[in-house]
Amino acid sequence: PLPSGRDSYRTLPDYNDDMRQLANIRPNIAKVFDLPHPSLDGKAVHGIEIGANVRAPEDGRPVFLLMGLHHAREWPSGELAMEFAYDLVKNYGQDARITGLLDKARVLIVPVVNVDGFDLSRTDGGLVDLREVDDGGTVSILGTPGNAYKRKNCRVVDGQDTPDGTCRAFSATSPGGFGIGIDPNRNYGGFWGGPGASATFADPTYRGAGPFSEPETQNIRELISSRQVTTMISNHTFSNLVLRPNGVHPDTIGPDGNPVGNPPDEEGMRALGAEMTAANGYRNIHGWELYDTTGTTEDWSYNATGGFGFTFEIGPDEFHPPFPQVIDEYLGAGEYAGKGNREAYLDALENAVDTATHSVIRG
Ligand code: 0X9
Ligand code: ZN
Repeated sequence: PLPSGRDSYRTLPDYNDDMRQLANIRPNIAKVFDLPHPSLDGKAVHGIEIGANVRAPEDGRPVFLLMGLHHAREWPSGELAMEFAYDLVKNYGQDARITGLLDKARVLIVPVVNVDGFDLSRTDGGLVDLREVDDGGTVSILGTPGNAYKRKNCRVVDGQDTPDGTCRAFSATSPGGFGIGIDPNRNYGGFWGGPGASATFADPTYRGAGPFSEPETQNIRELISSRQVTTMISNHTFSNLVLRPNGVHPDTIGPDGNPVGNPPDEEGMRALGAEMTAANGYRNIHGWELYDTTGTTEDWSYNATGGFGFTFEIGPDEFHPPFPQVIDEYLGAGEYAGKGNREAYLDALENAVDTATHSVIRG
C-alpha cells in the first residue's frame, strides 16, 4: 500500500486535511505553511515542510522542493508529492537513509499549486471518464465530462467570450485544455514570451499578460526566492519523462540577443537526471526535446537561482488514470515493478543535500 494507505484520488480538502494531520502527528518533523498569495477564487494555498527540528529557525540547510498540480487535470502529480510527504514523516527515525537526509536537509512539498483549477477538475467532471474498450483491448476515452480535463488556472480576462463569467465557462463544450485561464507553466519569468507559449487567451498554453502575473507563479517564485532550494521537481502527467532545462532549443535567441545554448550545469543536471531515470525507468531529456516551451517552472528557477530543476512527466498515457496505476507509479509495483518514483525522489533529496556539486548563489 501507499504510505498514506489511500486507494482513491484526493480532493482539495483531502490534501489540506492530510497536511494538517501529518503536522499534528509529528510536529517536530512536519509543519504546514501558507503560500503568500491566495488563489484568484480566494482559496488558501498550503504546503508542508519536513525535516528534523522543523520548527527551529531556518538554519541554512539545503532544501528539496517537490510540487504537484500546476495543471488542473494532472491528478497523479499531486498524489505522488503527498505520498512522498507521508513516506518521509513516517520513516524519520525508522529508516536510516531517510533519517540522515532529513537531519541534513529540509523538504518543501506543495502538492497543489493550482488550487482553483484542480478543485474544479476534481469535483466538476465526475471521477470516472467515459471509456470504451475495443475488441483488441484498446481503451479510448470518449468524452471529457465537465471540467475533468481542465488544464489552466481560473483567471477570467475582461472582454473575453466567457458565457457565464466563471472558471467553468467553457467547460461542457470544449476539451479541457482550452477555455479560460492562464497556463501556470508558461507564466514564469524564464524566457517568458518566447516560443512554445501562446499569446491567445483561449489556447492551452496561454502565457498571461506578463511574467508572474498569476498568484500561482508568484507563490512559487516567493517560496524559492526565500529558501535554499538546491533541487526542485515539478510533477506533471504524462509521458514517462524526466525533463531538464532548457525548455527551448539551444539555437533559440534569448533575451540577451545570444543563443540560449545549454545551461552551465548541463553535465550535473544530466547526471542527476540519469540517476533518477535509472530508478523510475523514464527517459532523461531536455525539455525542448519534448517540444519548445518558455515561461516554465524549472527554466525560471534554475536560471534565477542555480538550483537544479526538473519536470517529471508521470505515467505512460493518461492525465489521470485509474488509481491503482498511481499506486504502482509511486511504489514501483505491479506493472511498474522496480520503477516507482519513490526512489527517484530520494535521489533528488540526496542531491539537494550534496550542495558541494553546485552552488546556489545566482539569486
Ligand atoms: O507543456 C507542459 O507544460 C508540460 N507538459 S504537460 O503535458 N504536463 O502540460 C511540459 C513542460 C516541459 N518543461 C520544459 N520544457 N521546460
Ligand atoms: Zn502538466
